[in-house]
Amino acid sequence: MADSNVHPGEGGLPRLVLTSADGGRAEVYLHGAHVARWTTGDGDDVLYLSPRSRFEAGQAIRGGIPVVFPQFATRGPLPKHGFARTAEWALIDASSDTATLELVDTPETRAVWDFSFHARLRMEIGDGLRMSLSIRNTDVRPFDFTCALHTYDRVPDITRTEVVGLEGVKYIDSVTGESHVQSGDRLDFRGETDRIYLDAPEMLRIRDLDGGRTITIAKHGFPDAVVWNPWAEKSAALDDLGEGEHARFVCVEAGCIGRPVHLSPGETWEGRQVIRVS
Ligand code: TA6
Repeated sequence: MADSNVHPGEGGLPRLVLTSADGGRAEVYLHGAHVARWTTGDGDDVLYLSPRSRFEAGQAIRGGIPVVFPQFATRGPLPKHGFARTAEWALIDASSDTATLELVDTPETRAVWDFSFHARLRMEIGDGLRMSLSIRNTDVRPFDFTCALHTYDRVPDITRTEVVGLEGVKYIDSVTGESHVQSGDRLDFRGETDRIYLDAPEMLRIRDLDGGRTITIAKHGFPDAVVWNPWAEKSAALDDLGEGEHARFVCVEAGCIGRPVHLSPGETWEGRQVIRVS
């Protein structure tokens, strides 16, 4: 029975712990289907999780991998980043190193987005963290949505970090609202960065310039990629983040944002992401 692996985690929220044969470990909250921590077999704590994160109903966990659905950011009439990250998902299947969680429409979701849907998030740890998000239209009408896996990657120092693989890709700068094309293959960080890269390559890398690790993100079915760091002022202003915390992470998010996904009744969309560390 999958539920027997679920125990209270931080804030008493139901949490599932996955373990892999090589000693890896992940903590998954049913609240938001949220991978809050993932540590590799080598002991690398790959995801950033804010020490000030809230773990409570109605609040998104700050860090790990929030699931953004059915609306990315404020690009529509719904609450920011939709409702999936604050909804209670059901665990429908689990083994020691895999889990599948499901969210279906409820009176609460229908009050903000009046469609019937089945969302599933499958995850597996081993030589990497594999995730696949699927959305099925169980309504009698078509619907459109945007989504993302809003991954917070832990870095030793954001000023000594670069994201590689975006050369020549068009992006929307969410800070200024302007569109640009990425020049050069290396994106480094000197201030607030909040960009939606449209039709980004399937493989992106986050490199530690001081010779530490490289995080590789491979995405399939998610055409876009968001790169976000709030920098000092905005980090300090967020009460679940705090002063100086921006230095410890960069978000690289696999997403479907530029062109919303259109699903007819009975259709299913799927996007996958694999994160590895070397
Ligand atoms: O994905 C980037 C972004 O949309 C940023 O604009 C920033 O607001 C971030 O998400 C976090 O949003 P949150 O609602 O979790 O504070």
